[in-house]
Amino acid sequence: MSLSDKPRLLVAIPMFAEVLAALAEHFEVDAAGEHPIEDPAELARRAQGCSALLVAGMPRIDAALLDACPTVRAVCSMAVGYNNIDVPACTARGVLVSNAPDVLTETTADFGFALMMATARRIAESEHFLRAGQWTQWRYDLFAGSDVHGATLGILGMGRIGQAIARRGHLGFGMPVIYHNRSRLPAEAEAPIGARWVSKEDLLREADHLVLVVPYSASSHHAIGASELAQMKPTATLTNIARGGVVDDAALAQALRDKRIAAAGLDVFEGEPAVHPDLLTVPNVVLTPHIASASLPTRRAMADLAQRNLLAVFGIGADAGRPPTALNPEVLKPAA
Ligand code: 8YV
Repeated sequence: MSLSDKPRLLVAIPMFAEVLAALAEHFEVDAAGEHPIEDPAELARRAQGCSALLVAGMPRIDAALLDACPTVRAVCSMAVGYNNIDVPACTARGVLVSNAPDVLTETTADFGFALMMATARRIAESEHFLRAGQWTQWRYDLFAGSDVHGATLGILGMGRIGQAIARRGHLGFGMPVIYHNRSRLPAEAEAPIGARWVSKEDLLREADHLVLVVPYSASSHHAIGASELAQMKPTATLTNIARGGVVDDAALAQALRDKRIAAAGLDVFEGEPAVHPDLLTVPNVVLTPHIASASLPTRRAMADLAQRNLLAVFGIGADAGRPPTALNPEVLKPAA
């Protein structure tokens, strides 16, 4: 039995202390602390009797959890990607789901561009070499990579983050930009970022630096596997800031080992935080722990947006009754 009249909220991920303090004014908060609650049994136990869950790109929120915790009315995420949440299952049970778009677009695009540049210019590989005390002489080809300026930038997925990366490449680095997406942008959106829609085959064949920003779904699972990697230029780089599972990591490790492409930059992994062991042993890959949105101001903005949505669902604050970035706002509409 609850000791207060406030609705119970499970914050299933590590969270800013200030945000937890603000939430505690309106909710009886159970906070994950240092570690996200990922184990389904523990999640179901901790979510018992809760009215809302605050999550990110994890943990998994599925029908089984919702059925085990029928008091849950809202699942608010501080991530833009929501492939960990079964939205139709939530909608069917009248559970509001929100994500956190827009606030992370520019930060994530900065990181995608940085990871692509680090990959092309072999920054991580050369730093390891230097730290290992192996730098004893100059050579004309010492960690010679490929140019970014003027090279063809390929983008798979052309949502907000893809467009922000295209803008950087086009305006800052004079890159011809090609992209593939299910839906083509209107001409007035393509022109200022110099972007040209191409087929997926042409994207793979023509890109010097291919950046993946497509949301993860059944249709984007292993969008890049052995046969796609085989179509890329041997000098090309591949950067994945989308989701693990968009790339077949085992096939990528093999392609990198065989130098079928020059290098890769990966911020996301199948089964993360585990990383395919073969990726850890190939030198021509830059590996980062899913930090593309991780500037402190942006992470705070993401948390604040999740909080706004949460308060709105419970009728609190300026957005009362209208969570600003709801994915299924129809669940809040009164029945006709
Ligand atoms: C999160 C992300 O850090 O927003 C997203 O979709 O991938 C990142 O910004 C990640 O989801 C945390 O789980």
